[in-house]
Amino acid sequence: MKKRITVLAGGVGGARFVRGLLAHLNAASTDGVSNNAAVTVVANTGDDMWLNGLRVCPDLDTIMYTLGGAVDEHQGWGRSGESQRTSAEISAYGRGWDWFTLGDLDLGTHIVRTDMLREGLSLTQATEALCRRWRPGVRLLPMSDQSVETHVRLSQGTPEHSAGDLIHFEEWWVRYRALVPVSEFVQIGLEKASATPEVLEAIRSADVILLPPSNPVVSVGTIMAVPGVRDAVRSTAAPVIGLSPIIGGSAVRGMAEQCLETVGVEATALGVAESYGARSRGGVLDGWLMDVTDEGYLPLLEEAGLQGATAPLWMTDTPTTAAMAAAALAMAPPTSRS
Ligand code: FO1
Repeated sequence: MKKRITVLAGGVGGARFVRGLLAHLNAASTDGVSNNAAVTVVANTGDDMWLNGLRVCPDLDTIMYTLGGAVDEHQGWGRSGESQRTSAEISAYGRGWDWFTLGDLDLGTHIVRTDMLREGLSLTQATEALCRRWRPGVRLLPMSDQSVETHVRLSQGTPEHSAGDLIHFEEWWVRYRALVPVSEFVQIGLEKASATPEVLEAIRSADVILLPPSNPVVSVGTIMAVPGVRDAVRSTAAPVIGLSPIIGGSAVRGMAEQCLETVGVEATALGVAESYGARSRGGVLDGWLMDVTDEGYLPLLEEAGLQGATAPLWMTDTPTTAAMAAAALAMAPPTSRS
């Protein structure tokens, strides 16, 4: 029976982690291709937007390109060998976001996805179709087929916006580099959205669930906020193992500290673990893997009802990330099924 692993992931950090997970599983198998494990990735779609009439899904595409071998390694997102001729034309017309570049190759993905959505396919179906080309080696699922877009409420004005304005997360993240203080995150559409049946089944039937070192607020947090997901995670028979996105008080990637500060969570490996909470105490976690520099928190994790362990968590290269994935899987006690 294949070991079923379900990962709830955001963009760059999540994609890199899954690449390491697959490397570990492939190395662990005899013929180089993991025929003893099946990985499903549930991706955050809170960063999605309509731009130039196209549906853009940053985290789905980052995971698809990274695992499909087409990502721009230096950026961590977008396509390698990219060009920007079309986006320059769009900017020349004064349309769109000139601070958010849609490359020519990347536009091909958004055009094909939007074409499928307009034909009536769901985002789940469109994603499956796109993955038939990229063959990422995992089943890639959007967290919901309904639109749930993360917006931020500015607590300080900018030359373009006033304090109190709600702007799209990507404008805050890319245009303002998360340097403008915000008072809250608002997931627009959340109350009307629901997790897809595929997502709920992937959580229910998993042998292990992994929370990679993605942004715990706007990536994993957004996935958990989709109606149905948190309850499914809390009630699955699979052990839930998380990896800290914070090492020694600083984020592995991106500007997670600003997000944690906004929601009042201490930007430490312990603070994030406590914000997820132990499943035995109403939370969603069973185990928490921290970087070796944070081993001082191990006794406090125990007090919080969590099984703790440490491993090097800087995703510097694939072998390191593969070792992280192996350490996380090693924390998961075998379920009755596996
Ligand atoms: N990030 C940037 O910093 N600048 C960009 O111009 C940019 C464009 C872009 C276009 C498509 C896409 O899928 C992602 C893009 N990103 C860009 C990255 C994006 O902000 C992040 O991948 C996620 O939103 C956070 O994980």
